[in-house]
Amino acid sequence: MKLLVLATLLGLSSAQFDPHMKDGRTSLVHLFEWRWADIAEECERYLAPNGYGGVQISPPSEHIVLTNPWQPWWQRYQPISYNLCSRSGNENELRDMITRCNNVGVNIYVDAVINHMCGAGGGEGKHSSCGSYFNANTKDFPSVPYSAWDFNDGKCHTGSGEIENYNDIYQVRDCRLVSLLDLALEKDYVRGKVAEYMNTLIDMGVAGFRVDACKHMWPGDLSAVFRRLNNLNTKWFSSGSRPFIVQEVIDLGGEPITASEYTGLGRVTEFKYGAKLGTVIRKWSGEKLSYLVNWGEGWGMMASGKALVFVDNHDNQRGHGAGGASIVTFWDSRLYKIAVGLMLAHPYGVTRVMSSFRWDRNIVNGQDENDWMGPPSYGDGTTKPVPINPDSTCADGWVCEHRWRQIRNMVIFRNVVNGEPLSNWWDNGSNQVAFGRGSREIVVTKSSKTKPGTYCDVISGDKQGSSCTGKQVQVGGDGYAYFNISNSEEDPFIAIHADSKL
Ligand code: AAO
Repeated sequence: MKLLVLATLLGLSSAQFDPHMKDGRTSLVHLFEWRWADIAEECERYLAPNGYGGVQISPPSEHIVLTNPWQPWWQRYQPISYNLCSRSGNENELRDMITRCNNVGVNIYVDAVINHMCGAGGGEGKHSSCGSYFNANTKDFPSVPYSAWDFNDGKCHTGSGEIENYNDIYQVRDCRLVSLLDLALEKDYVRGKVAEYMNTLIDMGVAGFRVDACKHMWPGDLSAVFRRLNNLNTKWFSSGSRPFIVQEVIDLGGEPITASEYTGLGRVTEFKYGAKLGTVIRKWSGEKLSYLVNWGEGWGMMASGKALVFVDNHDNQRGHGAGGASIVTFWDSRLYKIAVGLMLAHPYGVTRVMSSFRWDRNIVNGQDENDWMGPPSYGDGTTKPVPINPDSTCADGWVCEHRWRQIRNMVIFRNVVNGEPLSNWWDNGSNQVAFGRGSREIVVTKSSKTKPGTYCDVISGDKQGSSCTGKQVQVGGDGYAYFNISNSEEDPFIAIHADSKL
C-alpha cells in the first residue's frame, strides 16, 4: 500500500506539466523557422546569458517541399517521414544544437506533427526535404513506412473526407484537417512509429514537445503515445523526468471539444489568453487594463498549472488558426511590448515568447495575401542565417522580438519573481494599473509599494554595474514610488525588481 502511494507521488512530481527549466528560468522562446546552426549559436551567445529557459523549434521531421506557393512556411506541417532533415538543417546539426543548448542550460522543445502526413494533393515522388520518395495518392510513405492501412479515411463519414463541421467531434478527430492525410493513431503500429520518433528526440536530449493539432486526435490515443515516451536523458535531466508536453488545442469556447479533455495529459495552449489580452490592450469592446485584476482563471481560462500562454503564435500572427483581429504582433510594436511585458510580469501559466520573421504583408479585404511566405531565404529556398547587428538586433528580415530590450528584461524579471504571487494590485478604474509580485517588488505603470531605494527601470534601459541607462525610480521610506508615465511615450510602463536596485 505504502509503495503504491509513493509511486503515485513520484509520477506526479515528475509529470509532463513541468518544463524542467534550469537555474530558475521560466520562459521559452519560439525561434520560428530558425536554422539549427543559428539556434545553437543563439543559445550560447544570447539565450543562456539572458535567462531564457528553452526554445521551441520548428518541426525537425522530413517534410514536403512545395513550389506553388514557393516554399511556404507551412510545408513543415506536412511530414513525409520521421527522418531528421528539414529546412532548418540535418540530423548532425540538430544533434549539435540540442547538445550545445543543453550544455548552457537552455532546453529544446520540439514541434511534433503526428496527426497527419502531407496533403492529399501532395502528389507522387515530388520533393521532400531529405529526398525520400512518397506517394500521397496511394498514401504510401515508405521511409516510415506507412501505407494506406495506417490512415483514417475509412472512419470519416463526411462527403468530402474533410472536417466540415467543428461541432461534430467524430469529424474533427477522424476526418482530414485541411486535406492533410489523417493518421490512424488508434493503431498500435502507428502509435509505435510516432513514439519511436519522439523517443529518438528524447534520447538526443530534448526536454519535451509542442504537439501539433491535438484537437484532431482522440485524448485516449494521445495518452497511449505519451505513455510510451522515455524519460528524459539523464545527461542533462534528473532521473525519472517525464518529457514536457504542450498540446495545441484551440479552445475559444463554442465548440464541443474543449481544452479540458486534454489537460490531464499535459499542458495545453491557452488561446483565450492572447485573444482577450489583445482586446484589452487595444481597448476594444470597452475593455480596460483595470479589468485584468482577476486575469487568468478569473477570465475563464484553464488552471494556471495547465496552461502555456503567448501573446501571438506563428499561425495567428498571420491570420491562420484562431484568435482573430485582436491578436497583437510585432507589426504593432508599441502595443506588443505592453502585451508581452504584462504577460511576463503576471504569474499565470508557462510563458512563450514569439520570435518571428518579416514577410511582405499584404492585407486585402481583411485577408493577408502573403500569409504563406516562408522565412528569409535565398533563391533556391535555402533559409538564410540570422545575422546580428552591432546594436544586438537581428538583420535580414529576422525580427527577433526576444532580443527587444523590453521583452528580454521582462524575461529576466519573471525569473527574479518566480514563485511569488501577485500582490498590491492598484488601478485607477481605467487604463492605469500597477502590481507587485510577492515581496520581490515590481511596478507596471504608475505607483506601487516596494522596498526603499533607487531602482533602474528595466523597460527604458538597463542596469549596468551601478548605473542605469534608463529612468531611475526612487522608492521612499514609506515603500511608495511616485513617477509619471506619459501615454505618448514609446513604452508607457516601467518595471523594477530586486536585481535592478542600484
Ligand atoms: C496548407 C494549405 C491548405 C491545404 C493544406 C494541405 O493552407 O489550403 O489544404 O496545406 O495541402 C499549417 C497552415 C495550414 C497549412 C498546413 C499544412 O496553417 O494553412 O495548410 O500547415 O501545410 C485548426 C487546427 C489547428 C491548426 C490550425 C491552423 O485545429 O490545429 O487549424 N494549427 C496547427 C499548426 C498550423 C498547421 C497545422 C496545425 C497543421 O499550428 O501551423 O497548419 O499541421 C477554428 C477551430 C480551430 C481551427 C481553426 C482554423 O477556429 O476552432 O481548431 O484550427 O478554426 O481552421 C473563431 C473561433 C475559432 C475558430 C476561428 C476560425 O475565432 O472562435 O475557434 O474562428 O474559424
